[in-house]
Amino acid sequence: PQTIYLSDYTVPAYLVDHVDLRFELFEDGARVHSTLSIRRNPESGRSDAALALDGDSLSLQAVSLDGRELQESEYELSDEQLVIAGVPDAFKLDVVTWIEPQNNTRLEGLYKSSGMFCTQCEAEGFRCITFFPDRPDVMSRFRTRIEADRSAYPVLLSNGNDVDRGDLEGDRHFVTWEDPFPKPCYLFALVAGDLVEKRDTFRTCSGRDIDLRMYVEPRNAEKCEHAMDSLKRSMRWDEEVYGREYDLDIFMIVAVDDFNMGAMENKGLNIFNSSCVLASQETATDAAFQRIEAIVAHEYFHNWSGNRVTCRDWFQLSLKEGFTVFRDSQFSADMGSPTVKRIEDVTLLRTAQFAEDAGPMAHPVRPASYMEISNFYTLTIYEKGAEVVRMIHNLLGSEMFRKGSDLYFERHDGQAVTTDDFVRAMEDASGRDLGQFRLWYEQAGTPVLSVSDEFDEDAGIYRLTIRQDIPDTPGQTDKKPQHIPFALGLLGSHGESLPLRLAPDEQDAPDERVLELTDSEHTFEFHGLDERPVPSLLRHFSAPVRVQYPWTREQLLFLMSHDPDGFNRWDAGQRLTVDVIRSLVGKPKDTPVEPRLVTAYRHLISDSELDQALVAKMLQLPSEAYLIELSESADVPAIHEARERVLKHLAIALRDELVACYRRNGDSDAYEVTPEAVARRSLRNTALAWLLAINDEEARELAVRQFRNADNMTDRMGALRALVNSDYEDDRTEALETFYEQFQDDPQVVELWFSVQASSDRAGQLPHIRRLMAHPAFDWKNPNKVRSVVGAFAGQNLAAFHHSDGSGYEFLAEQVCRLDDSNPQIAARLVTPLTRWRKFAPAYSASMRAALERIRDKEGLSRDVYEVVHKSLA
Ligand code: DPP
Ligand code: ZN
Repeated sequence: PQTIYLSDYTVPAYLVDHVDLRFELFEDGARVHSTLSIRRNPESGRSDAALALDGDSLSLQAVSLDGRELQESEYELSDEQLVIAGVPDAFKLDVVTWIEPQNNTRLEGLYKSSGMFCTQCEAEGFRCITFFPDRPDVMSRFRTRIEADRSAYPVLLSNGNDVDRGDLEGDRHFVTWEDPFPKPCYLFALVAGDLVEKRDTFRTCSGRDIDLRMYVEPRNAEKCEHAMDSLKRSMRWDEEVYGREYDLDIFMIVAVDDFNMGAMENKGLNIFNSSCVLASQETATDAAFQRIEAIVAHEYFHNWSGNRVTCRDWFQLSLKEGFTVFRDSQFSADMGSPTVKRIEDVTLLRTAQFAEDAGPMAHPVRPASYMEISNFYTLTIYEKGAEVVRMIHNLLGSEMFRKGSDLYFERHDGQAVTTDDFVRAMEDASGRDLGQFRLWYEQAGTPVLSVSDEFDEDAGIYRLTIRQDIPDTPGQTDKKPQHIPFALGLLGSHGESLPLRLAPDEQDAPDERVLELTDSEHTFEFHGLDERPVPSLLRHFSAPVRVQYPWTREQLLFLMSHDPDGFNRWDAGQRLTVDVIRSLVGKPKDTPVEPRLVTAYRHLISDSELDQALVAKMLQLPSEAYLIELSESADVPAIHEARERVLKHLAIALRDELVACYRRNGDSDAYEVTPEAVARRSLRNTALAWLLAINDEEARELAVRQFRNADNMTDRMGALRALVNSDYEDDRTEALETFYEQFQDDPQVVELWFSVQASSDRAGQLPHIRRLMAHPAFDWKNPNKVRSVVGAFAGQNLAAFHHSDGSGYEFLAEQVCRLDDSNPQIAARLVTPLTRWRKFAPAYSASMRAALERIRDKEGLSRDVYEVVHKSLA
């Protein structure tokens, strides 16, 4: 496969002003008629360039130019392109293609999912529908007529407004849609199916009434309310916080079972993976409710950050994704608990994005090259990209940031632009120089900040020295220092916040500052201190970096209970627990566990005066994945064992407090998804999980009772998970059977049922994983099912996946090869755990490597998997 470079970018030779599409949908295929109004791009300067249209898996039936049908000798047709030389400056091109959506298992372009037709065009799916310059800087007005059987497909949808509809011969009908906004073809969408419609309205800030419509299969009619409410909250929030009003008259959401991504922001017609939009109290967990709210918001926010202002090319993907993730995380923080939201975001970033940034697929937020763009929908583009925008926000302050975003939207409305244009708008609005800051977009790798300090008792000066190092990543060495906002505070021995005086005579010094690091080393002096302070470093995680500082356990315990920054309180607890667990890895079973850890957790569990949402988070032990990420040469079974030891030690020591915590956070009133209610359920389910880990009989009864009586999925699942992860095999089996029987008709719940087993070190051993894959509810063609079994096993059941006999790796290689032919995008994602092979102890890494080689040697490997495997082995 070819590598594509950012440095090779040239403007399109031809523009398409208007696209007129007509789809004839049938059971054995679809005929797509496309009429393109094309003209030479005056900016391209290549007046002799041939017209080259992208096409993939298309069967060309006819092509005419200005009404004259072209002979085969007049164009060149390859597997990837249709090329016509000697075209006029402006012309109409009519192309007829035949495609087979019913056989499309890649789920790119037009395909069928549970009997309905739907599309996914980002990034390069439109070329699987018809020939087109499939690049985001070609923006066109679309008009789309859909024709299909009336009874099988009563609902026919596309972008924009429905302008015409009527009957056709043979019980067929049509609907025509027109989208007044020019858009790149990746935002095109079409849906045809037998769907029920849920309606609502939203009055915008300027008083326009927007028709809100959700389309779902009839069995899901009762699972739309939460998404609809989330949509209305998002629309209001975007008006209030960013001044962005919705532009079309209709906004539609469709739920689809077979979907590679989480959701897609097609103009006016968002298409969602069912698992990211459908919810009811009985079938969705709190985590799902929160995820749905965030994703609905994310896709909605794209209407401005992505659709009105889009990307010039796919190297700029983070322009829309980083900014939009930042927007959706601000929204979620406003809707719930900001500290908890920050903890969740940072947990994901530090566990998974840092691992990506330290691995063979590491790439900058704005990559310089790729083979397959689908492989670049990564945590770096999304999550690190959002952190980069967050840093700009922190450097500029809310007010200037808003001015910058206003300028960005105003200046670039209707354009396809670059991350540099975004930064420039922020600079122009604020007057700040973000020259050095731009390195965040260009340099890959997580900066490491090494912090050291000294206290000059006589002078009352505390000196903090911060050094930054940016590790080498594939293709990048000797990196320049970056511009890093570093928030900190200093605490006195009674936990009081001390003023941060940067000069001896500074008056009214603040007790929190954001230091700006620009050189590879800085020393900061804080004056007027009577005693050595305890530093609270990188508050709110003000930059996506690793901080190294020789914390004592004493200091961490102190910060855990005194830091006024909730995020750093949580972080101190994590660091302490990580330190304790790591000190036990590979040690004899009778090595004592730090007694102060028990005291600290007792305090968390028992003191109901503390912010319970924060406590619920603090009680989550650092994950195995995070512990692995922090290791140099990970021995996963040993890490697993050490972590289990600490968990059981805490559970035994705090047994009575856990039972009390369970009871105190017991049945509440009506189910609500507020931070308080979510925290209550999280606390009682954590208590249950810990108690079952030590085979507590009373807890077993509580779990069985909770499993039977729960009126919501969070509690039912909490009890089921605790039982599945316990030694009570009979209860586990019975609960799993009952659960399946009750929910077998609900695909989203069946996915939970699969993943609770596949991710469990007790239930999810390899033979059982194979049994799950032979289960009638498992379906290779459905990405969610593959993710909930294969993905959960390799990504969450780490002790089983990293079995010392290498069977987990071989298994994964086998599944990747199997999936590669039918759905390369998902196959490439599944490879991820193997790409980290260099992180593991030699015996493990050798067999991981062998598994990668096995995939490499598969015949006819897709470009998607090829890129990941070859880069991993390089
Ligand atoms: N649908 C994906 C997202 O919203 C890709 N744009 O992030
Ligand atoms: Zn997005």
